[in-house]
Amino acid sequence: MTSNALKPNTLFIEVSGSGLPEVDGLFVPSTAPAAESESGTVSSLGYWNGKMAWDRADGKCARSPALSYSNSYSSWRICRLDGHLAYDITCDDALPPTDRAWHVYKKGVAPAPSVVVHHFDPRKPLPKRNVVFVLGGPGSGKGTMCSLASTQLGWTHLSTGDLLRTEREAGGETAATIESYITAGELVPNEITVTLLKKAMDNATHQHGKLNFLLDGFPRSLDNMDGWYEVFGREAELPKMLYFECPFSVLEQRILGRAKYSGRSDDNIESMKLRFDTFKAKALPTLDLFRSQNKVVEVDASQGREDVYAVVKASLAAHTDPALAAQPLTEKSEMLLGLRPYPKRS
Ligand code: UP5
Ligand code: MG
Repeated sequence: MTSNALKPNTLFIEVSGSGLPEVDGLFVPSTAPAAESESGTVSSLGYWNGKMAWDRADGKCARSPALSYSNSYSSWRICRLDGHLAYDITCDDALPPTDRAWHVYKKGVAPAPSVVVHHFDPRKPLPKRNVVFVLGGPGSGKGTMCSLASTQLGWTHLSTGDLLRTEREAGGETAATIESYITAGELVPNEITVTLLKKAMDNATHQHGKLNFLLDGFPRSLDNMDGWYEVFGREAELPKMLYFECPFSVLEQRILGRAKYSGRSDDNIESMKLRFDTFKAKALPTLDLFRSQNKVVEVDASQGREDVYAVVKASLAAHTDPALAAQPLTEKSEMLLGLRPYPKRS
């Protein structure tokens, strides 16, 4: 592939928190004309030294591109408004690193900035996202099927239960509240759950370009649904819901099977019963609401995994990339489907 045939440069870079306010800001795909750099590399529009390059969105930088890669110094570099180099990072990464501290150059000021890559212009409203809610009793296979759709079909799997557990482990100010609700098998307050969900969705869209979402274990109550409307708006069309129907005796067996390795504080008979009661009392009314709007795909989740997955795959087909849908099963998918054993734990 020649440099002129490279994919169009469509990423946006946000630089913030530097000790130098004139460096903070949004950087957009560079419009600098094709040129030859000091290392002799001829670059096409939007590229410099064979890697993507960006200008300041406010156009105020004396240098274009203002964020680019130097072959001579093997480093990414960010300029101040006057065009002088302020921050750099020595590496060969294809994009400006977002996970390491940048070096403060002599015309810069500490602390080094944080750098975020956006797939969509953060100044514009986000593109339309496809959201599917996945509901079902504890152990009905929501996590398994959503992992399959993520590994195999490229959908982004967000489990509100997992988001809550991660937040609890991070030990922030809501950690103790989350723990008390989860162990009691009750629902964590809306403002915690929906805020985590929104943050995770926006992050996946802006930073990873994801538009297809499976929300595993949400909404678990009409109250959750109110939280959803408050954050995402009442006008938006109600998402589709996959409902995993499964008798209690099967759920119980699966949860107790999983308890041997899951390490979850709620994978025991007592919590399991409380979770099931909460599910019937709180989640089933949301199911009725979605049924009344013809938004539910009923899935018999007591069937074998391959049969359940076939239904899930078909119901996501309209928004799944056909190339991904056609690819053979990955090893991880085979494990999730029970067709291949998981590697032994050491
Ligand atoms: N398995 C899966 N599918 C199978 C099949 N077809 N045939 C045979 N076996 C199958 O599956 C469970 C087990 O069954 C696994 O071993 C699997 O291999 C096997 P899994 O995919 O893990 O089921 P899942 O439905 O995800 O069960 P989970 O226990 O995660 O469901 P819960 O809804 O109870 O748990 P969640 O993590 O969503 O929530 C936990 C708690 O967080 C809640 O009780 C609540 O306190 C809190 N919470 C909120 O407050 N608000 C929220 O919005 C979300 C959670
Ligand atoms: Mg789960």
